Amino acid sequence: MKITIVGAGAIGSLWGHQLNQHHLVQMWTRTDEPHYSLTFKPHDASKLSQRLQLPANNREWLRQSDLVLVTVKAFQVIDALRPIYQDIKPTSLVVIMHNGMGTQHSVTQLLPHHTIAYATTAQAAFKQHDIVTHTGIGQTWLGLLQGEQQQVADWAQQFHHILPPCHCHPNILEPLWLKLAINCAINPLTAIYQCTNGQLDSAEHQQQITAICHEVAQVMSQEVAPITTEELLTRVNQVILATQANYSSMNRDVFHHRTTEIDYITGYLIETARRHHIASPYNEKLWQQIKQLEHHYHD
Ligand code: KPL
Repeated sequence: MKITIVGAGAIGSLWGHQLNQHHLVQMWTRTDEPHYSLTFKPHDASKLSQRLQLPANNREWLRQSDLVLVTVKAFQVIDALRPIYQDIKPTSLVVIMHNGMGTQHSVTQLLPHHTIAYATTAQAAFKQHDIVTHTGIGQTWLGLLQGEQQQVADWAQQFHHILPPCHCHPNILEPLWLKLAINCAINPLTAIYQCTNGQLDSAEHQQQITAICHEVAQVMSQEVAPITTEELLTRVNQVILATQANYSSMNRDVFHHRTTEIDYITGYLIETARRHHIASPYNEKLWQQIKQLEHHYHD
């Protein structure tokens, strides 16, 4: 099968490397370069690094692609799709994979006749210059947003084959919301305090996380599926433990003075809370704090 991966960050490169072992993969990048080179370091450190060159930015390849996997950040999705959507073949599956929520409406408006799936992954990768390291293994969920279910199920199987575990979820909004909830609890705090995920284990931070989870659980229960504060807290603390040495993506964005995904994480939560008339003062405060940090370095 022919595949185009839009976005050559850590996650795009990880999926590019894996899918390229069984399919024909090209990367779509921000440049016009006809090739994209990377060194891939596998998760199993005893395995050798691989140098890889993939084709890139070839419009004919895009027109022939059976899968278009979009791995850019939420706030870049529409800008990345606008110059290319007319060249995505009508039978191609479009998979959108990013942290946070809030792009679904714009994506289905841009591509009303395509089969569209959303994905969330706990696979972790880190990219520095052209070196991509596979740093963590975790569940990927793929689920239909619009179009043909079978197409999504078939690709979920392919994904499972090349980078397990990956499964098809009958209601992708559930895993997307769970990931959003975890990001609401971990990302802003680790960005504000510039700490690792594991440092959120302290009594002071656990109090803050409980307050966040209390608001998020109410919103999730109204919007997608019932969940208690305690259940959510348990899930968040499992992720904190499993990723204790890591810096969250928002921590890194603030550290490197980049735009964060706050509008698509905490911002989306606040918007949904308002729609359900649920108060979310704790999350609103965190949203404001991250916005202030961004303003400091963007001005
Ligand atoms: O998804 C993450 C992120 O950093 O964005 C978590 C789960 C918090 C892991 O660091």
